[in-house]
Amino acid sequence: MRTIALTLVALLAATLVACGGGATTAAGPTVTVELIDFKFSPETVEVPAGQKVTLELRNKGSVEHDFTVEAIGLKAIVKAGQTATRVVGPFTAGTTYELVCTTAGHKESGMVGKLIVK
Ligand SMILES: [Cu+2]
Repeated sequence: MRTIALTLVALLAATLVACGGGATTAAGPTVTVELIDFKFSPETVEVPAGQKVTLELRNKGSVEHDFTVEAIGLKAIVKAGQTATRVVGPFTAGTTYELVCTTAGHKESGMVGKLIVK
């Protein structure tokens, strides 16, 4: 019985990691991005290379947004008025990733950006 419970916990943990794309315990420098209706501010998010980075994602809009970088498996959903944190990296200098909000219609409204590793 105990084995089954532990297996379930492990499966749940794996699922959470797969969905969240990044841990939530802060590490490294913090980079703050605001999610508003309907864009990221700044639209070009710069992160340092070679170390973990904590993304602090503040939804200042009136609807739910997400901060999605498909290339690194990151999708952080942030409800209106809330803040989410995700630890990402380390990244390689000179890399540029596409950033997008996958909520229906938001990308088309201009909610796109770039994540640039300096
Ligand atoms: Cu959005």
